Amino acid sequence: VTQSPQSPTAADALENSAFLRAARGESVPHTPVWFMRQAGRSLPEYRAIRAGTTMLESCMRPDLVVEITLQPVRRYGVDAAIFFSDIVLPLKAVGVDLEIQPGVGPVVASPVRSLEDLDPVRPVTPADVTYITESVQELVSRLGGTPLIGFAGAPFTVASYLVEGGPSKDHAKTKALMHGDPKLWHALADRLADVAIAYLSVQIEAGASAIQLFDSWAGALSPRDYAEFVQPHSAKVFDALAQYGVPRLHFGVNTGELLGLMSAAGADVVGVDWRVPLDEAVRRITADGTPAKPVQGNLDPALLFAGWDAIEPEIDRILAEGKAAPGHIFNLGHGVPPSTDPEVLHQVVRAVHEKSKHG
Ligand code: 1CP
Repeated sequence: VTQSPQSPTAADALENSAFLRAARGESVPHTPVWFMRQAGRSLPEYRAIRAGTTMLESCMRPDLVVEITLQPVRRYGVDAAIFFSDIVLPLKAVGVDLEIQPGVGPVVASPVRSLEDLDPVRPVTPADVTYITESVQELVSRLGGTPLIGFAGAPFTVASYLVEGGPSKDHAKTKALMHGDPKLWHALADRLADVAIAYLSVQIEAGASAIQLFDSWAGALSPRDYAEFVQPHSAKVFDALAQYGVPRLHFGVNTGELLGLMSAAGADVVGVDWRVPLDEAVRRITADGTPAKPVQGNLDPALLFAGWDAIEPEIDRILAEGKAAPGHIFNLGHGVPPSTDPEVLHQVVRAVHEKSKHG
């Protein structure tokens, strides 16, 4: 369905979409569902269109960004699209020397070790990323009543790539810098907050209906370290975006001990991985006396390989536990694994919609 962004029908449908209603804690016709990393290698049509183009080149080509973003919407009938890009794209766009290596992830040529290394790390201006504005505008027009989620990496998770030089399991260098040179750490994280604010603002101003701040690796930190070294910088991002009035989602893996702190950073919707049941997540978010807020999650991606007889009762359980929150957006507890059978994801979407109807 192609409608102009100005069309009153599309604007109404968007405003009343199950995703945005759930994100605002309003009643919904069915529980909305989308999948983190729903675009990508699990889809044959993605592998075909990406052939011969690097990941970062693809992110800078509106024709590819639009098509790849739409592929999972078309195939699965998910309730939201997520913009096809990467958390390191805004750094690449201002000239930071990095690449995304196939099968590895982001690799940074000169890891951050000193204050001078921060010089190239600056926020994008709209002129740096005209292809982002163009892609978002085209998507909003093509998506009609389906919301587009913009996203960025949170300061800690992006800092981890800049300090480690690439993917890391223990984030040891990042923690060493944080504790060993707190002045440099806070300068880096503050700079990355500005990077996220600028990148998200471009996406929202071009028409994104919601944003998700990915702090994927924050779960590596103790609550004490998170509160001191990370929360103020993520809070800066959320505060700066409040003016736009779009729902702000926040997610990290293994963040069971951090859910209250991540919520308090300023999230409107708290993403939960599979380790903490959603009703328990609500208890943790409200433990400091703040009112409950919508949650997103949290099917274990590993179960996508377990067969329908194992998946279906998990969907029932998650939908039941999600009722503890004023809004529930169904998702996986992390991204779609590349070897996932797309038919299983389609089945999950149909089941979530069917089972949650009228209630
Ligand atoms: O060639 C390829 O297909 C490379 C694989 C790939 C893809 C499809 C990468 C490299 N990034 C992406 C796109 C992407 N990245 C999206 C849009 C797709 C969608 O969701 O439908 C999003 C939201 C991201 C965000 C992202 N990139 C995160 C946060 C989300 C998460 O999964 O936790 C992180 C941590 C990254 C870094 C990154 N980029 C790529 C990889 C393989 C990684 C992870 C590397 C690691 O394990 O550290």
